[in-house]
Amino acid sequence: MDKTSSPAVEAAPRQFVVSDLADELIECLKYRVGKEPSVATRHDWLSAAIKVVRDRLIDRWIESTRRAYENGDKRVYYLSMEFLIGRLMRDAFSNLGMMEDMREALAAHDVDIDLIAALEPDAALGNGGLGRLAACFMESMASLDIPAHGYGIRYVHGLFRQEIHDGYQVELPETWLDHGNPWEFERREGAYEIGFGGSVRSVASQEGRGERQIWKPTERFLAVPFDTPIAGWRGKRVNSLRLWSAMPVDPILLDAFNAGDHIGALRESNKAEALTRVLYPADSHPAGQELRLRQEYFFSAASVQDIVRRHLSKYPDLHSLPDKVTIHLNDTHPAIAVAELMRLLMDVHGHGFDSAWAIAKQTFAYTNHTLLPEALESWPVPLFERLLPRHMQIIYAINAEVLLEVRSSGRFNDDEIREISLIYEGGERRVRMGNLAFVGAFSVNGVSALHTDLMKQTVFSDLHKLYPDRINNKTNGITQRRWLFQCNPRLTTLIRDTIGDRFLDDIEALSELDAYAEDHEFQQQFSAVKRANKEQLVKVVSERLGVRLDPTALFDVQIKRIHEYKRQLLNIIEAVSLYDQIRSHPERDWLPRVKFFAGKAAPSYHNAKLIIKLANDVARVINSDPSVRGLLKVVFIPNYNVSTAEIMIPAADLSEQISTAGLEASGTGNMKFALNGALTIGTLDGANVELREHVGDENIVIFGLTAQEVAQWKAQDYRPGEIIERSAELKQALEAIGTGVFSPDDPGRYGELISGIYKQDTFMVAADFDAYSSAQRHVDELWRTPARWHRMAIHNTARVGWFSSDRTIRQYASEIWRVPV
Ligand code: 26W
Repeated sequence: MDKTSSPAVEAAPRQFVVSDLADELIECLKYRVGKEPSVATRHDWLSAAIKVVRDRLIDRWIESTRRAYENGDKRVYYLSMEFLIGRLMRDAFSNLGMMEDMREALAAHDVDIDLIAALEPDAALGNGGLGRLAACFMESMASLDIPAHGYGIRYVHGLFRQEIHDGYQVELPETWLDHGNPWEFERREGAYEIGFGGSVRSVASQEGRGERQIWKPTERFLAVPFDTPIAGWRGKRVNSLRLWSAMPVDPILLDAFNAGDHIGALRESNKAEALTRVLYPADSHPAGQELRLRQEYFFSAASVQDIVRRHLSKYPDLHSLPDKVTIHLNDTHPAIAVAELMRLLMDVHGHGFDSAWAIAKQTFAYTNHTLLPEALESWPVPLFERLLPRHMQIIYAINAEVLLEVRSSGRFNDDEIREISLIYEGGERRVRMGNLAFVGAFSVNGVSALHTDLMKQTVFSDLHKLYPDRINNKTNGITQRRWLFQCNPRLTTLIRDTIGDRFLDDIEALSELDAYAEDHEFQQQFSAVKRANKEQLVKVVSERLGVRLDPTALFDVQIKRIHEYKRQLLNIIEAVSLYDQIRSHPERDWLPRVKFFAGKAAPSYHNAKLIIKLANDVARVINSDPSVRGLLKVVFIPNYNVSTAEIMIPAADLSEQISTAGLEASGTGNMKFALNGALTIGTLDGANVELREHVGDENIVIFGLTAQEVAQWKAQDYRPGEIIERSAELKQALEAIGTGVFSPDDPGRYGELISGIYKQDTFMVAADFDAYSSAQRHVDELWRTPARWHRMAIHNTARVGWFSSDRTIRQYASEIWRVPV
């Protein structure tokens, strides 16, 4: 989606001579893109603009790397299967303070910076929260001058593009590399070999100390690094995001080629290419496929080899690794790195098991991002053994070590020991990646206070009893550079004009806005900003969907992955119920509201996809019913991504954070909305709990069961059918949906979805419905008094500076990584 507004903030005083920049653009266009201005396309200009800013980063990049090397600074390596970056150009311009200069330099050639910025494809190398958090962290680590490297996979196809056909989600391949990627540097010389399969042989070790294992893989690939510079605020430091791409060791099998098998000769090439071609599009159900495990090992092994090589380029051996390095595991996806480091220590660098284990345990830290049982990764032992025979041996050895310690402590019964084991034994034997990460790490953190408590009580309760100091909390955060300064220039300008510039470097200074919450003039300005942002969204919706919206209506927004636990269904049912009420009580003074939805469903997640169809069906019926008199509209915006979020969040009045309590680990959308002056309607789940503490109970609308109550209800005999019988509104809405009021072409379409609520209602939609519906009517009342609403919204913006990822990263740095900030 396009953005056409000028930036509000520059990271530094203007430092470039515009005419020099303009000349440089031409040089670059000519000699690096290979085009004359007269024939250059917009994409060519985009490429040239990116290359010019990239050049500006390089000196700082080299300098940042050299400084870390010479000082022997401890480094952080952030291993993540996903980096959901979005666009990078504005980030770089704005962090380097050259946005305005660039705008003018491009304008000198009749090129509109906003038009070319909109052509930059989103780097969508992630599914949702976990990937976006990794991107915010990369930016904050650079801003806080922490020597950090991100490691991940250079997927050729990021998260699929979503189209809505006849209300249904259709997945299309995403091709972000189509026009090349001007940001990246390919470094063929830095490639590593990665093996799979084969067998393990014992040989007498040269040191004469017992045996050494040698793994002879049957398949080999090259992992080639592609580096992207990540600039911190005010260009303080530039860190690298290193993404690995698979290539064949032998691009052509000469024997096959010479024998005339020209297609077979390319076999290796195709196999390699397949390895890093696509991002798995599921964010809750492990794919369970061999290719996924291969991807995990491929990037973890390449990263660990790279880390070890860098360490040994300065230090004599690996004993000092834990002093100089922390390898951070973003969820369990890279947990195999623990076994890979052990393998390198023992099989390549001659350490015995004890020495290797002592080093590994002090080197890794692990963040858990979900407690959903179906999202906890485990791999069948036979698959593991076939692909990674040496790692399987190492995992058994680690397991033996841990279980021995457990038994000898005498504090655990057999059930508890079974829970601690790295190997699940009930039924098909599986390797539990969470347990591997837990025992292999010196720190295990959750992502909100509630989630961390639940981790201790549930999935990791026995491991927590064994290592009671290991679990700690680091509540998530978001980078204000992207999620306020860049996406909401109007609000940023207003804040600067009101409290000055201190908040640009210290976001908690936003609290000075609290003093203006009751100020009539400031309220007017604040609401004018919101209004302008809403008009921008109205325009986008009209262009893209042909739906006309009223910018004075309350904009109620739920945007995130579509998942049953996130309860978009609760929101849709409430829309249906509101629709009924508006029609049956036309005499009441309803205030216009637009309910926005956006989000992707995993392609194999049947119910999530059906919920998308339902949102679209409900939208069609409500939006075209004249008796609603425009008081309610429902809009589903296709292809939700980072760039769409950047347009929708600044335009939101109400943020929907309504997951079943206990199931959302943290949420980060909640923080982005509050920072941009939306009120939250939410459950006491994830970081909402802390959001309430920061903004104040009176500035947030909380409803529904607590995590504890959810657990109690489930433990008892939860009967959703009885609750539905007692709630006339809910019953009517469910019946309407279930009997085909919104799907006359196929009345049975939602029969099972609705009967699921009557029967088990796994996500407690029925139990929370009445509370949610009353909370929404309370929101209506608040909206009725603009001065009160503005005051609450201003308090939200003023009080959520704490949710900056700078704060989160400072906590990681001092409490986990032990690097200076
Ligand atoms: C193996 C399949 C799979 C893939 C991804 C399982 C689970 C995941 C992620 C852990 C899902 C995820 O993105 N979790 C989200 O992480 C955010 C950052 O910590 C939190 O804010 C969200 O609450 C959590 O759902």
